[in-house]
Amino acid sequence: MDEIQDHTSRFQNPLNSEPRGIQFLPRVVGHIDLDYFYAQVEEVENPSLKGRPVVVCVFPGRTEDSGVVSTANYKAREHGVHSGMPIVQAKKRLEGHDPEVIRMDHRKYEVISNRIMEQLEQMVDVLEPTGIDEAFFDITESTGGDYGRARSSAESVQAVIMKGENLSCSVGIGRSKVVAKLGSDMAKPGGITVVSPEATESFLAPLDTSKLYGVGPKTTSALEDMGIRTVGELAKTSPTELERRFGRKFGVYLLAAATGTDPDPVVAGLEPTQFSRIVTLRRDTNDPKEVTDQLSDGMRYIHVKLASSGKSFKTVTAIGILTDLSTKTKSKTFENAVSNPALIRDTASELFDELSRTVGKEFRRAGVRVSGLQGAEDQTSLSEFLHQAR
Ligand code: DCP
Ligand code: CA
Ligand code: CA
Repeated sequence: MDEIQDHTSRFQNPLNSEPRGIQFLPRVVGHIDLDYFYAQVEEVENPSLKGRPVVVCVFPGRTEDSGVVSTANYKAREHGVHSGMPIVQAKKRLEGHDPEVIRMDHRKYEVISNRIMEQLEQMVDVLEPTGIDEAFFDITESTGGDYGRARSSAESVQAVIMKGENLSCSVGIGRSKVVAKLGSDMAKPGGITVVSPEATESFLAPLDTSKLYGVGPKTTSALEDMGIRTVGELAKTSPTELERRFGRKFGVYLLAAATGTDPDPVVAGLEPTQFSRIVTLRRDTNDPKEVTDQLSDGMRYIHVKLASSGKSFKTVTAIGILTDLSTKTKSKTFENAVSNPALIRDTASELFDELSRTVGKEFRRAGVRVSGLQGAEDQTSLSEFLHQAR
């Protein structure tokens, strides 16, 4: 879906064409980055390291000291240790501070990273992993373009990673990738920066141009030569001047980045393994009909996700979060993958019937998940399915 970059008016059509019955919501883009990732993983594994300088190293050479620092925890950074520094130098800086030097274990970090990405993928509309410890995400649809709800989503993301892996991360929310990335950088460690569309200009203006994604030392000094030091100054520069100096493509990018209007969409990078939606019920209830009624938008959303990705599913799960905040689930798995939306609804309602009879408490929140996803090519037709099921 096209989305507007200038969000002063909520439902403005950017093309000035006839309304097509589509709401143009303010775009909500996020960036998440885990804090001092490798070193934090080591701390979680060995809590006695907390409070001490921790340095994770790559040892490419024969001797221990020939390697470089992969990353360091913040305690070690206080002494000037950073990624890429020779180990010898790091050790010198940490002398007398009881440092722990650990060999990098890439496989271990990768397994954790994969688990986190899979969880994140369930919580956002689109997830685009961009490195072992970071990803862009889009939550325009699920928040309805509301930046207050976007903040809650960012909080949930942090809570889920903390609960699942004991790891802290930083999150930035804004109307473009550049703004979101700046936000997560500035929130480090463990924070959230939400830059609403209205606040974007004043957020960007005072920053050094070097803070912009894609602006390295070479570009920074070229900009300085043109008398441009801040993002605000860059935003006011004429496009022709920038294009003359940096070429058309990069010139256009620089101006867009400086105004928080870089249009690059968040592109899904993972094959989804499941789709789910959870809602908070209007009131606590034990009535399965009431629950499934309130989940009908969520189930429609799941169906749209299935249809647009060409996936069918084998399993439907009803998720109930009870008034004591415990979670109860009940699933049904079909022999063959199916994709009919009515099957999601009927199965969910069957499962909530059973759940409500067995749990003995009221539901506060409820959700539906479809999993066991398969590509369209492995799909059994509905008639085949009905034939087998009856
Ligand atoms: N990394 C590396 N060598 C580098 C930079 C990074 O091996 N020159 C690895 C170790 C990091 C991980 O990649 O833990 C993620 O890199 P980040 O740049 O996100 O840095 P950190 O997560 O370590 O710290 P921060 O809290 O600043 O994000
Ligand atoms: Ca990081
Ligand atoms: Ca990173």
